[in-house]
Amino acid sequence: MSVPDRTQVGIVGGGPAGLLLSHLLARAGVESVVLESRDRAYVEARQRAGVIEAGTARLLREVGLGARMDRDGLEHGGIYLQFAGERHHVDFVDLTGGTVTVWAQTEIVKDLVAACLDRGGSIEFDAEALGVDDVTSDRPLIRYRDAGGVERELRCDAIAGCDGFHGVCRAAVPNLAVSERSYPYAWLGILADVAPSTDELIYAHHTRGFALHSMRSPDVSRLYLQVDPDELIDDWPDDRIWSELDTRLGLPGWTLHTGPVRDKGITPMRSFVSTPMRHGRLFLAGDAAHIVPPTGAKGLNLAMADATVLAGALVTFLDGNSELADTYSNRCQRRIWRATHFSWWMTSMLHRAPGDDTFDEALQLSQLRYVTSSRAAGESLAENYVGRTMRAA
Ligand code: RFL
Ligand code: PHB
Repeated sequence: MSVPDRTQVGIVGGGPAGLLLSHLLARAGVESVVLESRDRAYVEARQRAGVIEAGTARLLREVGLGARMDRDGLEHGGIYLQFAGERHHVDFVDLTGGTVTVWAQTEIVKDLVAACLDRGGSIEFDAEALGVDDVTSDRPLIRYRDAGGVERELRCDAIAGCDGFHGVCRAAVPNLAVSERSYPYAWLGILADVAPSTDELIYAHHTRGFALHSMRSPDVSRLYLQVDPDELIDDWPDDRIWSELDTRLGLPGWTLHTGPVRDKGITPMRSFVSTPMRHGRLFLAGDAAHIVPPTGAKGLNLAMADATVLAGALVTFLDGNSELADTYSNRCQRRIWRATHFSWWMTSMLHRAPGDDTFDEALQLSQLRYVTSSRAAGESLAENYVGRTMRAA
């Protein structure tokens, strides 16, 4: 198949933001080409997010991608917060009327790739963007290396930088303002072939550090441990991981079921917001522009919300009306900062700070007691978790 050398929207990155953008543009009759540096199998198997907000689930249904989610996704009406040896239920349905859905990013990506290929759309896998040029002209271009190692150019009417935190597009926005926070810990995550030991997610505060029990399906569990950012995965054999999870999540009368570990890795944690999300005809979306620590389960939802707003802006922009494109970045910022605050807040409340700061720990426990005993405080947590991301925030 010949490689296209021009298109209306050149999309760098075939993660959830880039693939959803391509899908929404196609539905509006706009042609795009997605350039993705990794191969299809890698992109479809990469373990990332597991929980989506009600608004994201609704969006997937509205754009024809809800069938498998509605069949296999797990709707959750709350979470457990565990601290000081007690497990408390935060009931989202009672507090807000809303729910979240356990539906893995891998499944969303698989559905988006299949939908694109089914409609004859263009995703170039193993195609690494090297840079973008002429973005302030009306014919910007993406330089990339194709699957055969040949360097090529893709001329576009507009470029969407959906290439994640380590991509190349953000660097093409001059005078970028960056607000950033790094955290003195990381998450060690495992995917295990064992039925979840809980009906809803458990977020556990523990003197040895944070732990999270999540899941992917009735047969597959996803669990995380707070570790130091310089920990090596080789120092964590499966037995050590299960034992530490059992210590941090354990309660009398409750059993953590263990099973074969299929995937494991360590992820650093960072908050990062860059503005503006546009320069000329280059637009940034998703992790390319901002990242949040995973504690609030917000990153994927933000990426998909950006893609939705950007699709509307690009459709009108290519039709000669630049109003939505001009306001794209500003319209995204309020939502991004709400999620940035919530993720920072959840992270700060639940993780053990290095050293022996009894003041910090006492504040965390006080906050945890407050959100699990005050309806007003619980409602605030629930409303943010269930999601305001599809609204202006
Ligand atoms: P992605 O998913 O990083 O996709 C970017 C894509 O761009 C490609 N790429 C390039 N392609 C071509 N040329 C180049 N030069 C390129 N450079 C990069 C990459 O290969 C990749 O395919 O960004 P996107 O689309 O913005 O999506 C963002 C989400 O992936 C991310 O925010 C979430 O995964 C964050 N996240 C979570 N979000 C949630 O909403 N709920 C969760 O429960 C949740 N849990 C998580 C998470 C992220 C985690 N990690 C590993 C960071 C749990 C974890 C552990
Ligand atoms: C996940 O299932 O991967 C997950 C769930 C909730 C989070 C983060 C990650 O807050």
